Amino acid sequence: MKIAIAGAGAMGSRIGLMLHEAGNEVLLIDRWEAHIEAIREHGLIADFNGKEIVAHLPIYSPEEITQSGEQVDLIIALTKSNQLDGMFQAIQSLINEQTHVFCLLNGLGHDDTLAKYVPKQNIIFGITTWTAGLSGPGKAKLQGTGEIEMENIVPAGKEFALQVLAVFQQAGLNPTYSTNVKYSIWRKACVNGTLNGLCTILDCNINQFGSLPVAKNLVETIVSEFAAVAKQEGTNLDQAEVITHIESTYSKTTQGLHYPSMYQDLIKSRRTTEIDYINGAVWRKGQKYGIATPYCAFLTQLIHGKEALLQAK
Ligand code: NAD
Ligand code: AOT
Repeated sequence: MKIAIAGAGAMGSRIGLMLHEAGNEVLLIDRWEAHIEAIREHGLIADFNGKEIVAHLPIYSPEEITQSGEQVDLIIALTKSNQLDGMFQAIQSLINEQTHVFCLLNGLGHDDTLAKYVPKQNIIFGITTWTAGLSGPGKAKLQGTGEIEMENIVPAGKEFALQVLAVFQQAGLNPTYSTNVKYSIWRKACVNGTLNGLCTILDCNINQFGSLPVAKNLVETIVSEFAAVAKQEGTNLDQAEVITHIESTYSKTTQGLHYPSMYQDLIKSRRTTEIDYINGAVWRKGQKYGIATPYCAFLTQLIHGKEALLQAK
């Protein structure tokens, strides 16, 4: 399968590299000049669970891919949430009736963004427990293991989604076909809606957060706000199961030592965060449905306050 990775940062590098290693034709799209130069000169260099792998992948800026006349079967979207619309605006000439898009971003509301550029039968959504980091331009740090849940968003998209599933399976990305990806997206949003903002404000990793006496009450309250809003949108979250799932990440043998991506963005790299697509989205939707979401509102504003203090860009 010929695959473009739209947003070849940390996660785009992981997914792109693993698909390439499995024999697929993969090209990267990114706008970060130092990253583009490094990959062109040395290849994408990955520390893959302690072993160095170098993947010589073609990388284009959105302008270059547009001019190249390249066509692909699948575009995997892996920008940050607030960059998705800009990316698809920039690469829209790459999209025709045959082009499928697989969205693996964290957060809520990306279906509305993609529907502006891609026919619904060509859209696949997923969530992932894989993680990734960049140690510099062209250098990925890929530790641990993970899984992916995925599903086409309308029934007509199932046949192609199953082909993508097979390609991901062959690449060792541990995909499963979900029968309710909307549920999976809300469930993952609860993980990010608790751990990402709170670890960032409290300046700690997931294990340290989980060991706090206040953790349980904070998680229960935030999950209850997500559940109330999700219910209005037709998804009935099993709150007890979601809370157990979040608590299962606290152990040092699961994700406990991980600093959530929001922490890495804001505290480490002084970048603005995805908060408006996680707790901020629940706050906005709550206002629309007349549901109070004070913890989500408070956390969203705390993160925006921290972004301003740190002059995040
Ligand atoms: P990242 O910032 O490392 O990568 C995004 C890339 O997209 C950057 O390299 C950026 O230059 C590029 N980009 C953005 N807009 C662009 C545009 N208009 N044109 C060209 N390039 C553009 O982000 P990431 O950590 O890989 O995260 C991607 C998504 O995956 C996020 O939604 C994140 O929450 C989610 N996620 C990340 C992890 C993780 O461990 N990093 C784990 C699970 C999910
Ligand atoms: C995470 N982390 O999704 C993933 O950092 O944004 C992130 C993220 C799976 C389980 C626990 C945390």
